[in-house]
Amino acid sequence: MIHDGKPRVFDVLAKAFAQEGVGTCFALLGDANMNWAVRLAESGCRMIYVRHEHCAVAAAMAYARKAGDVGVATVTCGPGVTQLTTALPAAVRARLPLVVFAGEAPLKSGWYNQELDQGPLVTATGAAYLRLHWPDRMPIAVRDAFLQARTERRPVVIGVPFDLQARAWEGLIKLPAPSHEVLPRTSPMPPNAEDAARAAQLVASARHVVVLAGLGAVEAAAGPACRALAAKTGGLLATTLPARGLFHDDPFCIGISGSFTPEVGLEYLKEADLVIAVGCSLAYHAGGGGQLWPKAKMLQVDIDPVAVNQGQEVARHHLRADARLGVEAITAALPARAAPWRNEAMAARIRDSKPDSAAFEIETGYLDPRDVVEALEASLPADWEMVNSGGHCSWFFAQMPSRPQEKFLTIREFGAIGNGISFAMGVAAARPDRTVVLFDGDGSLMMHIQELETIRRHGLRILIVVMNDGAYGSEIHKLRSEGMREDGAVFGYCDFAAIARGFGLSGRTVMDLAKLPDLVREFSESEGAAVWDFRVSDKVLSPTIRRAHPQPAKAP
Ligand SMILES: Cc1ncc(C[n+]2csc(CCOP(=O)(O)OP(=O)(O)O)c2C)c(N)n1
Ligand SMILES: [Mg+2]
Repeated sequence: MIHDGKPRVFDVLAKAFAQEGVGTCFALLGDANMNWAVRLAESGCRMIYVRHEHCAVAAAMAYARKAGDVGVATVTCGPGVTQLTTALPAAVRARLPLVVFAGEAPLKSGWYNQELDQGPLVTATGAAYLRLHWPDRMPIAVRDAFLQARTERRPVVIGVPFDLQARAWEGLIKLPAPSHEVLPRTSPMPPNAEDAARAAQLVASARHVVVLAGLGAVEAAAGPACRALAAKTGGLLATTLPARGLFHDDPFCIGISGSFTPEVGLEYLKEADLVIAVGCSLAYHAGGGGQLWPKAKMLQVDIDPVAVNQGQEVARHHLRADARLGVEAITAALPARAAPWRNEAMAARIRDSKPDSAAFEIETGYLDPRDVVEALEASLPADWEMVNSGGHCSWFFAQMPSRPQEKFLTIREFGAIGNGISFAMGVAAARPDRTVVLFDGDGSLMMHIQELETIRRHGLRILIVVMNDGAYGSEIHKLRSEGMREDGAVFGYCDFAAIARGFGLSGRTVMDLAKLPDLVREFSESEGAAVWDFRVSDKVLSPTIRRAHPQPAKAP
């Protein structure tokens, strides 16, 4: 049918995507998207063909975050779409703009085995679902899907019945101006002068100030302004987990605020009497559910300030403004401070303290995850892109204070494991000239291990570092604390190096951290991807687990 030389609806749909400037698309083909995908590839778009639809959307999420653009993925109808029900809510919560081209079952058939009411499934995740059933309007509808993804910062799934896609296109092909051309141009929002003066008064009256930056501060390039404000208040700096590293070289940055706060940071946060949250939504975990700074008043500087978030009252004082302009206005209106909180002794403590100093008895032959992270911090090149995943091990991996924010990515607002490998692929696609290092747990990596094949086939430059405790660490520590059997969470140490070799990658089992510099050299001189399997003890508990799930005392 498609040999008659006439353009098809899928040709026009692919042109509409190309018109949007789509340079990378993560894809898994089926009847309902393959013709469209072939045409998009022919337009020059780089296609990354993954092995599970979840991974297509998860990779597009990391791509969107790193490229600062809309992430694009494609899946077939029915079972292709049902595979997305973990990735889509994760993208919604992380406010990532995505457009997913999904097929729909044919309209002409009375019965089709892959038929499914896709709209309710997709909208239940918080993503938008657009049915495109009128060919003439499709080019504009595609453009509007990109506009919606950009302005609402969430995934938009486009469903097009594949018999409609195969129809001949009648008439001229006219494409609308792309979304980035018609998007309203907005300048950073300055604060209202009276509000800024009131905020400055509040800051002037506080003694122990912490300036806490979130991803909004990163996006607004408010880092230097935050440092200047913290310096003028004589206070300290901190970031949320996703924004970690924004102040990596500032001696008065206590690191992450939230579940991953290092030991010294916890102490100083307790003393804070004002936290200035900049470009930060004050999600539940950022303040440990309000426990981290029991004495502090909260001032939120944000374009979209809130009183309540994720079930808690988070701030009584607000300055509605672009993060940088708001912070600069406060600093400008602030009188010089006579007695700063910060001093050289604090800087020395922050610099010289271990993130966690607790002692554990561990079996001989196994590594302490904290030593693994310290050794990695010391030996991995500074320009590698880091991806942090989930699970118990992510606490340790987040403690690399010398690494800057622009080299870091984590997306974990939905709390799902299994995404690390996809996020690493998304970062590798967005930064093709860089090496990407993924820090993952054995359980999480195993969940989508098939993507090692995608990584090899596409020649993605990714090093996967597995913190292998032979278990679902989060679960065993919780079960142990409750005195319950742990069988369902313990799997034994599987051989990731052999698995990697089976997929055609290089693989190493690491039992001796002194070998790391050699391993780094070997990897840097080689091509392609590798998996390093660090055998760690399951006896080392992160401070977060110790706080939330105290372990029973040992029998005498
Ligand atoms: C999709 C999904 N399934 C299950 C869980 C529950 N869960 C949270 S952490 C975790 C264990 C992860 O194990 P691993 O990746 O080995 O990291 P570890 O905790 O051992 O460091 C599990 C199963 C989850 N968060 N997401
Ligand atoms: Mg594990």
